[in-house]
Amino acid sequence: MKKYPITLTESLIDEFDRNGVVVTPDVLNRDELERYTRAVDGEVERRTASDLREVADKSLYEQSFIQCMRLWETCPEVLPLSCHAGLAGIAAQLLQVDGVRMWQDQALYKEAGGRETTPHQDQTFWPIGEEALVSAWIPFDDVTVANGAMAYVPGSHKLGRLKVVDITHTTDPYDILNDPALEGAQPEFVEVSAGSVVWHHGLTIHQASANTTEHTRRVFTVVYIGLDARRIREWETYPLERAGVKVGEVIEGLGLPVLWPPPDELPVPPDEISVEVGPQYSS
Ligand SMILES: O=C(O)CCC(=O)C(=O)O
Repeated sequence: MKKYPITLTESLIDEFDRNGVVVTPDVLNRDELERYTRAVDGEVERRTASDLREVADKSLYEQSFIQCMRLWETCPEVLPLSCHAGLAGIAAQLLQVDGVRMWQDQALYKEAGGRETTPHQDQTFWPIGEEALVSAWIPFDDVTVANGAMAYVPGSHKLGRLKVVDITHTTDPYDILNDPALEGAQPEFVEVSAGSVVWHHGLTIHQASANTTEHTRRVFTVVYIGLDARRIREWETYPLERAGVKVGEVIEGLGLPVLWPPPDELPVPPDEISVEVGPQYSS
């Protein structure tokens, strides 16, 4: 078994199992943080250069954040962050699986004046059932309730898949915080410093506060899925269609690299990326 670059304590793994969310402090050092912030900033700027709208002129969804997906595929400087062995090793330990692959990476930049992120569960967006899935939420800025901290309902991942909250297409999405299964449980905010990483299970209900400051809240996320995860149904999903994964098959193939155990060399991105992969993608 390969040695983890960052080994978690049993108690942190238990906390994740219990609450569906944990913080790992000081994962990225100052040099890494500076380098990756510069790289992601540059790629977000490049992809959004032609979008001159003010926040107020955007759709409700876009007012929550600028979303740029699959940066590892178009920006070689971001690739080592998306494929970071330390992060992937943490993901495998938290999910208590032998290995993980990347499901997706993305920048989520909440602009000054950006609205809250609507409460939701990630996993209900995809045809992947209740497979082991975890997100690394990697802030490039210190994050407080004032600029867009995340809040999580502890233990809500144990409730399984609740109703999908369609945050992208509707202006009146399902109010998941009033789902009877929660029995009144409410989200708890987590404020963190840049360099730390917040991990949430794919079924943990979460939201983020509005950004009431004058600066963009810059966050990058990498989502990891266990190596045995299978597609459970039809439901067009870009990474699965591109990799040709059919219902019932293991999720693997083009654009879905194994990150733990770490490959000997960094994965090579696919040649083609669809212009459909993120509202802000342009190239
Ligand atoms: O950063 C945000 O505002 C929301 C992030 C989120 O929903 C996620 O990482 O799953």
